[in-house]
Amino acid sequence: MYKPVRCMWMRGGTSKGAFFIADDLPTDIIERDKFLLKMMGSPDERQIDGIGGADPLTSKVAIIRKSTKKNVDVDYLFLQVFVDKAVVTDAQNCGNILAGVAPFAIERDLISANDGETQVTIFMENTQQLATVKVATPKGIVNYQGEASIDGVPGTASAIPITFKDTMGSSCGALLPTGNQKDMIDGVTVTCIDNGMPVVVINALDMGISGNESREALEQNERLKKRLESIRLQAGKMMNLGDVTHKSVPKMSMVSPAKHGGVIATRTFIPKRCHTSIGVLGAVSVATACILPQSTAFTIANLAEGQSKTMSIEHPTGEMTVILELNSQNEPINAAILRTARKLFDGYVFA
Ligand code: NQM
Repeated sequence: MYKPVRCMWMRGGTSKGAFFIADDLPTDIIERDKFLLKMMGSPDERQIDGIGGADPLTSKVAIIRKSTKKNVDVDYLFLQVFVDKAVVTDAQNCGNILAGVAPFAIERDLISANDGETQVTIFMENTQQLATVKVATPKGIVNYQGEASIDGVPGTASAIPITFKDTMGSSCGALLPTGNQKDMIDGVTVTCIDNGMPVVVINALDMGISGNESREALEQNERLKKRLESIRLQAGKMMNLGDVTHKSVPKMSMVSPAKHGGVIATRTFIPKRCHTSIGVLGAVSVATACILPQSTAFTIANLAEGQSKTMSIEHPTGEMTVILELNSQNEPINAAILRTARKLFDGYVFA
C-alpha cells in the first residue's frame, strides 16, 4: 500500500515543486528521501511514475515548519530531487520555490494573515539566512491573481516581493571563497562567487559560445558540457563545497554583453541542464560579480552609478531584475527581487 501524504503542488517563480509541512514527512532522512524520490518518480529521465516534470526546475521540494526563532515566522528547507539519479540534496537553496513558502504557510494556518498584505519572515534552513516576503491577502486570504509578470511564466499574477539580507557566503562561507575575484581553471578565467548561491561566472567567449544560444542548442553541445563539468568539479573543491559530483552546486553561468538594455546576459547550467531563465539567488550572485572590478563579469557589465543598483540580468527567456543595496565599502548588504507564485493542486501524494 502506498502511503498518502498531504502535499500542495505550487509554482514558485519559474519553478514548480511539492510543498509539505515538516510533521507530515518521515523524520528519518533516509526514509524521507526514499519517499520523495518515489513520489517524484526518480530516478527516471521521464519521471513517468511520479509527479515530477522531468526537469530539474520541476523536481523540487519545500518543507515548511512554524519557526521557534525570534522574529521569524516559518522555517523553509529546500530539497532538489534529481531527475535521473536517486539523489535528494539540501546542498542548495532555491529563491524561486521560496516565493511559494509564505502563501503555503498561510494556506496551512501556520501563520495568520492580515486583511490586505502580510509580511512573512522566512528562515532558509539550507543557508541559515533570512528572507522577507510580502503576500497580497485581502480579507486574510491569499490572492494569487494580479498584474505582475515575470519572464519565463506566461500571463500575470499577484506580486510577491522578496528581500534577502546578508546572503554573502551562504554555502561557501565567504563571498569569494577562493579569496580571489578571479582564478584560472583548465586554462579558463573564472570568478567563484557566493552571494546566496554558489556560482562560477565565466565569459561566454572563453567557453567558445556567444552567449546568445538557446537552452536547446547549449544542451546539445557535448564538448561545452564536458568542459563545464570539469571546471565545476574543480571549482567545487576550491569553493569549500567538497566533492560536488552529486551536488547541484556550484551553478555555471556564462556571461556576455546584454542585448536588451540590461546589465549582462547569462546562460546558466544548474549544473547539468541549462536553465530556461536563471535562478533567483543565482542572479543575485551574478549581479554581485558584475560590481567586482577584477571579476569575469565586470568588463562586460553595463553598470549604473550609486549604492542602490537596479540590475537587469538577461537570460534565455527574458530578464530578472535584482536590486542590490551596497554599503559604503561597495559590499552588497541586501538584494530584492520580484516573483509570483500559484497554488496548482492541493491533496495527497502517494508513495
Ligand atoms: O538560484 C534553479 C530555480 C533555481 C534556483 C537552480 C533558484 C535560485 O530557478 O535561487 O531559484 O539554479 O537550480 O528555481
